[in-house]
Amino acid sequence: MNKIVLITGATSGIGEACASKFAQAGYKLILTGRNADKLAQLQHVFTSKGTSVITLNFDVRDRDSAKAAIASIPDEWKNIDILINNAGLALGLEPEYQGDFSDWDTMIDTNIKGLLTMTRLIVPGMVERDKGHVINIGSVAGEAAYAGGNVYCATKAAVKTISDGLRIDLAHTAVKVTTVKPGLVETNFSNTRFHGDNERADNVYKGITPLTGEDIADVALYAAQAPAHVQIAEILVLATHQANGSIIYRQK
Ligand code: NDP
Ligand code: 8X3
Repeated sequence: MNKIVLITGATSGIGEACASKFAQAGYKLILTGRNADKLAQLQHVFTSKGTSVITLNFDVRDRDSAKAAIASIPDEWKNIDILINNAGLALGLEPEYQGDFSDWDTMIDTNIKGLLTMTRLIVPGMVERDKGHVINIGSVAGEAAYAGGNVYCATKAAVKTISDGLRIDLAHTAVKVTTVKPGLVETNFSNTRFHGDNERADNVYKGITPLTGEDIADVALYAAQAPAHVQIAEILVLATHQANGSIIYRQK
């Protein structure tokens, strides 16, 4: 029987690329996100290629909506094999002492609390079945703070710690936990970070070949397809010419 993967933030970037890779690998898809039109478009595209898809339209920050969405999953889709906690964002690059309160709340509510909500709703079923895999999308930003990264970096450090805690709490089960920590990936990430200033977003990827969503999806699929006795705990994936969150060699 085909395995089922649930992907949060499947409407763009890394999440959308994961949907494609996992579909190609024969998984059934539960695609979640806020953008109903994009979810419908993805459902049409994947279904036309023979992949079974259901979509759940909710904001991971809204716990009641998340609960209702997960409760609405049809019985034959309830045994989720893989949860990819991908929905997330950075907002702003201001020094911490000049940061925007609302941006901070959005990052914390999405990247930390949203991820925790999804974990709390889906992992109990995995424990019951003694089977499953949680793949959390962390970041190189969680390894060490970089200039202006402050709160975003803290949320991604939290993703690492929350994943480590979950792995400890699941050690008596066969449920695996992986943190994938990407470096520079060219997606809609920087457009969101700079509140739609696309020129500033483009500059983030100047002089270096960035990673793509597909590169990260390959890594997630690799972790998902490891043998039963192998748990890929963490993978840090950087662009070539990127040494960490701060040191990036750019060709002129
Ligand atoms: P994108 O902006 O392309 O995609 C982000 C996805 O998250 C979108 O589908 C977006 O949906 C969704 N999302 C954001 N907020 C919410 C919410 N409240 N509820 C539901 N969905 C939400 O960026 P990426 O693909 O790059 O980002 C995916 C993940 O990868 C994030 O967690 C990010 O922190 C992480 N990451 C990204 C890196 C990069 O360089 N790009 C590097 C390291 C980690 P919507 O369109 O509705 O906003
Ligand atoms: C995204 C990567 O380095 O822009 O998490 O923070 S970075």
